[in-house]
Amino acid sequence: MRTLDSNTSLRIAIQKSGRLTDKTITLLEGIGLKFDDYKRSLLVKCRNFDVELLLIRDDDIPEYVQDGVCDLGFVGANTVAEDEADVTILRGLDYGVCRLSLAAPKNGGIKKVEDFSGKKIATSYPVLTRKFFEERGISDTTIVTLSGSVEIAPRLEIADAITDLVSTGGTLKANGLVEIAKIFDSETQLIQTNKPLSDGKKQLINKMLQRIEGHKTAAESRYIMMNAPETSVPEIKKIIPSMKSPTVMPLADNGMVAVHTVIPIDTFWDVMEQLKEAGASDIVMLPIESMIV
Ligand code: PRT
Ligand code: ZN
Repeated sequence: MRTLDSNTSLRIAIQKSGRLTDKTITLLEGIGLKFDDYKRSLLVKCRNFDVELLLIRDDDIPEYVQDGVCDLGFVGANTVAEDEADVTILRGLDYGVCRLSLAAPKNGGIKKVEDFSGKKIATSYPVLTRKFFEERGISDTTIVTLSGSVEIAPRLEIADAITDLVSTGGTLKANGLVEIAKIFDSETQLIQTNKPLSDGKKQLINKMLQRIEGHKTAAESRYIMMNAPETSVPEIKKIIPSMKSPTVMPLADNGMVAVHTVIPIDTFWDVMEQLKEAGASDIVMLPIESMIV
C-alpha cells in the first residue's frame, strides 16, 4: 500500500450511505481506483492512487469542499446550489438525475405558478424555492423549511403545497400531489475546492478528469466488427460516424475484409442496418471497458 503524501494525496468527499454512494464508488472503481471495504470506515484510503475518501452526509459535502477539508466532492447539483457553496463545478455526471419541482394537491386551487401567491410552501430547499418565486415577482409566499417527508405536509395542513425532488413522480402521485412547475434540474456534480491546491493535487485532478471523460465516452460507445467485400469498404467508411478511420484487415477468403471501429451507441441500429445494405455481414457489437481518445 502507498503512504499518503499530504501534499499530493487528494481527499474526496462522497455520500456515506444514500442514492449517490454506490454509483460514485462504481465510477471511481471504473476509472481504476481500488478501495478496501468502504462501508466500514469514514476515511478510506485508495490502494493504488494517492486518494482518500471521506464518507459523510451529502448535505455536508459542499461545505467540506468549500472549506478545503476535502479537495473534491461528488454531490447533487441541488445540494450545491441550495448551499450556495463557493466551489468550482468541474463537471456534471449523469447519475442522481432528478428535478426540484413545485407540487400541489391534485384537486386543490393551485394549478399554475401565479396561484402560489400568498400560499405556504413546505420544502427542504428554501433557498432555491425563494429564488424561484423572487425571479417571478412573487414575494408573498411563506416558506416552511422541513428536513424530510415534505410530501405529507399538505395532508397534515402544515402547508398548501411543496417543493421536492422528483425522479419518477411516483412519490408525488402516491401522496395525491401534482407537479406544477420545475424549479431546478439536477444531476451529480464533481466539485473542487477554491482553496489553493498543490501542483501534485492539480495533476491528480486532471488525471481523474481525463479518466472520467474516457470512462463516459466508453460507456456511450460500442466496438463493432463486421465482415464485408473489399469493394464495399468505401461505402462502409461513409456510413460509419467513426472517431478515426476504421481498421480494415484482409480475411482468408479472397476479396473479403474484416472492418473494426468504434461508434456512438445511439447510432448503432441505424448504422447496422445501413452496413448490412452496403454488403456487411456477421456484424458484432461489443461493450468497451474504457478508452482514452
Ligand atoms: O443521509 P444523507 O443526508 O446523505 O442522504 P439524503 O437522504 O439527504 O439523500 P438521498 O440519498 O435520498 O439523495 C441524495 C441525492 O440523490 C439528492 O440530493 C439528489 O441529488 C439525488 N436524487 C436523485 C434524489 C432523487 N433522485 C429522489 N428521487 N434524491 C431524493 N429523491 C427522493 C425525493 O426527495 C422524493 O422523496 O425520492 C422521492 C421522489 O422520487 P420519485 O421517483 O418517487 O419521483
Ligand atoms: Zn442529505
